[in-house]
Amino acid sequence: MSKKVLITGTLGQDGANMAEYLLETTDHEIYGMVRRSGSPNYHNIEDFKDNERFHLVDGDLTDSASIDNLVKKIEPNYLINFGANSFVGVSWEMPLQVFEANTLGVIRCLEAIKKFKPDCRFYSAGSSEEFGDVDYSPQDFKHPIKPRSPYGASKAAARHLVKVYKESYNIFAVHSILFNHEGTRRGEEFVTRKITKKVAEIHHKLKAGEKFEPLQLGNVDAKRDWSDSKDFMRAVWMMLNQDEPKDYVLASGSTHSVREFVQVAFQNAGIPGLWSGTGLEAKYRVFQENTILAEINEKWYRPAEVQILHGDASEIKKDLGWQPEITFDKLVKNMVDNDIALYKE
Ligand code: GDR
Repeated sequence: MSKKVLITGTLGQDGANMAEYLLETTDHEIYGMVRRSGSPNYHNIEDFKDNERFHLVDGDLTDSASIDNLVKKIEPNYLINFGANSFVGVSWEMPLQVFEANTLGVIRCLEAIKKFKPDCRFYSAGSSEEFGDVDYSPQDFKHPIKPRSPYGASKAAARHLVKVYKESYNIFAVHSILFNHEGTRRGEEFVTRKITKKVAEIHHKLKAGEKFEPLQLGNVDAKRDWSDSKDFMRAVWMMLNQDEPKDYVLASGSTHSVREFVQVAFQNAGIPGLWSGTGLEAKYRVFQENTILAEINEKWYRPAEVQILHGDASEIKKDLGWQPEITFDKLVKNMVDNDIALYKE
């Protein structure tokens, strides 16, 4: 039977991937919430925004009335919350706004469900940033909560709230821990897309014999567990359709440094290179040439850094049979190919 799914953060990578996945694999009606401040960018939903089962609706996680109204009017069977201020780096500059959207936003969703549609299933996107300065690797769901950024703290608080509402009001609510997940719809402020966009530009400029500015990065020794967002969307849907709500970790199980990501990305664009130096002196040059492709700019360092994230997703594999399909190499290749094709002067 066709159901109704309300998704927040529809214009972001995960919201768009989730909406597309559900349009392709179910006959459900999908309501994509959009915050209509400024001029929203519809690029991520171009491929499916005219589908007759897809409806854009106005709402804002920082406005309780708008969430209440949507839940009252739509009466969704599922509310999938991907709306957030998701950039760790800016969370030191606007910690209150981050809590408004990421933490109070979750309370607003849960309150609306409690008041107007108590059988609506709720998904909250947690983050490996909740683990912060990690005690052990790989991290599983039992890892202590030790955030290193206002962003990580906002997601950790949301995790506790989901548990409280689940236990107090018997709401079907899950908060899973998502390790880094990327793809062709990734925002340009995140390191992977920043790299692949610049690689595409350098690829075109080298071919045309034009000059270019090197890619500028912060801490290239940070290690992350990168997956493809599309693999995670399948898992989120599995979690929402379990018999009982249980939280899981989603991760690829392997970890790579930013340096390595840079190397694989340039290789995929046919530009072999080599890293030299450490800290602020680190440079990435064209192999056996002096041309600098990437260098360090202090501006991109964070006040506190999570040095390594490495997730253990064995529990969801065992319980729900989830398996990621897109490897790290394939992810980087897809992103580089996409940005090379999209590149415009
Ligand atoms: P992250 O993602 O903070 O892990 O959070 P991001 O891509 O921003 O950073 C990854 C690592 O790269 C280092 N880095 C840089 N990062 C950015 N953005 N720009 C740079 O120039 C740069 N140079 C080095 C960072 O210091 C960091 O170590 C992502 C987000 O999607 C969160 O919302 C999500 O919860 C977590 O992943 C899991």
